[in-house]
Amino acid sequence: MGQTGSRQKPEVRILLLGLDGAGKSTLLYKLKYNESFHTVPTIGFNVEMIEAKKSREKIALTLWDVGGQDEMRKHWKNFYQDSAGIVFVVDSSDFKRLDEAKRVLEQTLKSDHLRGLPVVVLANKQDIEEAKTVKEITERFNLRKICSDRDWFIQPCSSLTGAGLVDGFRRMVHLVKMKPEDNTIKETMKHIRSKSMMSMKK
Ligand SMILES: Nc1nc2c(ncn2[C@@H]2O[C@H](COP(=O)(O)OP(=O)(O)OP(=O)(O)O)[C@@H](O)[C@H]2O)c(=O)[nH]1
Ligand SMILES: [Mg+2]
Repeated sequence: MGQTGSRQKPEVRILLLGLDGAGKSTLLYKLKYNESFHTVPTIGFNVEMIEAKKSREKIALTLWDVGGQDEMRKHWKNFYQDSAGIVFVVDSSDFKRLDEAKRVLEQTLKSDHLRGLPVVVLANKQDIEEAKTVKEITERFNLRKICSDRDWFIQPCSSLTGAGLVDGFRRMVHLVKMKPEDNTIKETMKHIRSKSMMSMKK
C-alpha cells in the first residue's frame, strides 16, 4: 500500500466509522503519511486516497473518515452510497463506551445501502496495556451474529504506532467485491470512445 500516482485506477470507497475518539483520523493519516498527527474531533469528514493491490491489479482506495460524535452520526448515511466496505474503529481501552460502540455498529449495519458489504472491525489502541483483546471484543459485540449476513474480520491495531493497520486494510481489500462501475469515469469514457472509433472503421 502507498500513495496514489497519476494513472487512473479502479476506485473503491471505504467508510471509516466508529465513535468519536476511536482513532479514525489518527489512523487515516498514519496510513497515508506514516505520521502521527495531532488530531481534533472531526466535524464533517476527511478523505484520502491510498493505493492498494487486488488480484495483482492496482486499485485506489478512497477512505472516507466521517466524524463520530453523536451529532455527526446523523450524517453518516449521506456517505453510504457506492461504498464497497466498512472499517469500524473501536477504542478497545474505553470500556465504558464498548456497549455504545456495539449499538452503533449494529444500527449502522441495518442500513439498506450497506447490505452485504464486508466489515473490518479494528480493535484500536492496543498499545494501551488494559485494552480489550480481539477475542473479548468479538464476544462483547456478538460479532458472529451481527455480521452473520456478510464477510467480516476483526484486527487488533494501534493507529498511534501503526501496528496492524496495513494488515487490517489488506483484509478489507481482500474482502471487497469489485464492480464494473468502480472504474473511473475517465476510463469508462476512454473505453466507450475506443469502441465507437472501431465501429466507425468497419
Ligand atoms: N494510545 C492511543 N491513542 C490513540 C490511538 N488512536 C488514536 N488515539 C488518540 O485518540 C484520540 C482521538 O483520536 P482521533 O483520531 O481524533 O479520533 P476520531 O475517531 O477521529 O474521533 P472523531 O473525529 O471525533 O470521530 C487522539 O488523542 C489520538 O491521539 C491509538 O492507537 N493509541
Ligand atoms: Mg476524526
